[in-house]
Amino acid sequence: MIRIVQSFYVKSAANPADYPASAYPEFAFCGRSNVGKSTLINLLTNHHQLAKTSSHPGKTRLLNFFLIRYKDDDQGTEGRLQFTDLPGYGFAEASLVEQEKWRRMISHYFEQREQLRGIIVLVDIRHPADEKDILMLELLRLRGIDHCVVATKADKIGTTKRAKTLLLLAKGLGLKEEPIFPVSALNNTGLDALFGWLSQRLS
Ligand SMILES: Nc1nc2c(ncn2[C@@H]2O[C@H](COP(=O)(O)OP(=O)(O)OP(=O)(O)O)[C@@H](O)[C@H]2O)c(=O)[nH]1
Ligand SMILES: [Mg+2]
Repeated sequence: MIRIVQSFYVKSAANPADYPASAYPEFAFCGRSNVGKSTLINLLTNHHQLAKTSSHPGKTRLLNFFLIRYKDDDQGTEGRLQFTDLPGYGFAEASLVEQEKWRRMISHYFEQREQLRGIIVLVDIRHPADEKDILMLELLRLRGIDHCVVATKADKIGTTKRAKTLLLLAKGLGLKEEPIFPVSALNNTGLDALFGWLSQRLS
């Protein structure tokens, strides 16, 4: 399994022409605004100020690219990959013009980012399956883009209820083959399964 040894912010961009030119394998994080995308990137990289987090939804309005150096101790290898923090969807104040801008930004990214290896779709463990997340998952299946789901803020649900909540959420989201991993940034739990998923897509 990989572990991250170093991470850097590279740049923010809206248009494909401005994406970083590097060809390292890339994974992107998407989900509703405020679900915890930036927090998860910081947690995975163990770099608490890498991606800017906020309690105000809609903080990230561009694609933010991060370069990551990792080691795989089992395989004795090391390498580089990239994480992309995608702008969140579904915040209340977004105008129609902004929503259309978002839609174009995301579809260009999915169409044109050749080194894209997978998408991590984040959902809040406390909320029932959301229409916008269901649409995103359908889009990924349609485009044949590999993906998994991370249920964030797992600390907000008691441990006895967690398994049942996840099962209901998976059903509501219409998950088929896709795994769903509960993660808590507060307690630093659930990362191993996600690191395992990433590792499988790098070898
Ligand atoms: N309790 C708890 N809070 C969390 C967890 N993950 C994120 N949060 C909080 O949720 C809020 C939003 O987190 P962000 O990481 O900024 O969310 P985001 O998805 O990047 O939001 P946008 O950039 O607006 O799309 C912050 O106040 C975080 O501290 C978690 O696992 N547990
Ligand atoms: Mg963010």
